[in-house]
Amino acid sequence: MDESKTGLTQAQLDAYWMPFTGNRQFKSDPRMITSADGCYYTDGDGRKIFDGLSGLWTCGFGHNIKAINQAIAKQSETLDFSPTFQFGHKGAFELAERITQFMPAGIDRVFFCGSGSEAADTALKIARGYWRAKGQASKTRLIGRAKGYHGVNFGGISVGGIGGNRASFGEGIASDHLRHTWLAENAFTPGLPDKGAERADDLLDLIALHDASNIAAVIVEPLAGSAGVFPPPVGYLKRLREICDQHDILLIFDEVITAFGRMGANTGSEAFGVTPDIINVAKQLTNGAMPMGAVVVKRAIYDCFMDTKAPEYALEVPHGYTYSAHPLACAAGLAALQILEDESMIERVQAIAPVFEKSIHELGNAPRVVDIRNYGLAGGLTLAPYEGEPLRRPFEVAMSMWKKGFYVRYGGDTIQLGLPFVVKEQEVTTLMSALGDSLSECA
Ligand code: PXG
Ligand code: PLP
Repeated sequence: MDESKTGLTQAQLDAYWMPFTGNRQFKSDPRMITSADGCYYTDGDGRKIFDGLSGLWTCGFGHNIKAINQAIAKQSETLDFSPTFQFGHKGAFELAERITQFMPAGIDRVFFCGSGSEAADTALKIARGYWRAKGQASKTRLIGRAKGYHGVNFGGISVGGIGGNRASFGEGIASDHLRHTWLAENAFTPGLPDKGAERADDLLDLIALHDASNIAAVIVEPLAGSAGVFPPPVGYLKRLREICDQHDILLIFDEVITAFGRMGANTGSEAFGVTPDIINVAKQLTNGAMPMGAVVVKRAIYDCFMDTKAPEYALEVPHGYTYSAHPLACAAGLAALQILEDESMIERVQAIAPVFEKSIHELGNAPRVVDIRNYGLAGGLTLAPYEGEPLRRPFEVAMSMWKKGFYVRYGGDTIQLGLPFVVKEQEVTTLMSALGDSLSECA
């Protein structure tokens, strides 16, 4: 390895076990990021790289946002850390209330954690604890969906529906899966696909199998992100909501990617007009500047935990993380939500989304593209596989894009785009034109 290129010794390069990375490939040809500003990174060679995924769906406002950085710096001078078990700091309460202003009415009690994965496991535990607190302790089974992503902890991979993320880890939590919502006849549909609402009726089959008296909750992403951007079929989420209501099953929306603007709305719930019982958020909550997640629940769920005969000093729920409501993350969250509002970020997404939609669908004739999907500022392309190697082509396309100065996400047989909310029209078209070239090169 050329140390001058990475600035690392071989020992340093070897010591770091990188997450969700082909470590051997990376370490043979490192792609180093040294700084970022606005919609661009600078890499180890000093090149400017356009950020086509807003970090990891985190940095919709772009990078190095002064007001967020300053809020973190200021907080670090007064309270760097505070225990949040049995003691409180002001920022946690302020941010909790602030978050509720972006949530659907009635979803207004906030449990903090450190990431989307922690949010998933927290929500699943709250769902089970809720039914137990209500005296319906048999309601424990959890239902996810094929192609779902709910992070990497044991609860999350159990309800998760991306096979590769589970294959290595053995038994998880008892759970079942609805079928995914992708249908061949919807290929290349801009926005929400028309067909597939009836796939929500898969839940009826699982109710017939287990009985609703044994089912705690259904968890879905309103728009499935990580699997390759799958917007919900028209009517699908509404149907899920109806079935959950009829059978007393909690509905959890994992909005780790969809909350706080990416859908051109405060939440996916608002964008798609369906209100769940629990909403998980992370990522855009701090614009990625500090790790933070949160589980936002209907007031009735919180009240049910509080309605206990146990002594007042007793814990209502034995759950929480050392870093739940970390003061620096709270400061970052408050600053980020202020910017979301003050700089009309949601309106900006609404304004640029049609440009994005038109532009991404112009790739429909590019070689090996078998589907294109989009909503808000999220987009996914499915690529025809090499014989026996479904993961290779997206990897090659992403590497070709990196060489051209664009960072895009590849995962499974898809390429994913999550453009910054502040992207300019010309940057959208330049990116798509480069992607068209890369697709041709990798055909
Ligand atoms: N739920 C959803 C819906 C997510 O998208 C998580 C939970 C887990 O969050 P943490 O913070 O534990 O990673 C996520 C995260 C991608 C990509 O490129 C997506 C995620 C993470 C990294 C990459 O699609 N989603
Ligand atoms: N493992 C050990 C040994 C711990 O002491 C703790 C926290 O005190 C944890 C795990 C959990 O860490 P966290 O709260 O950051 O999830």
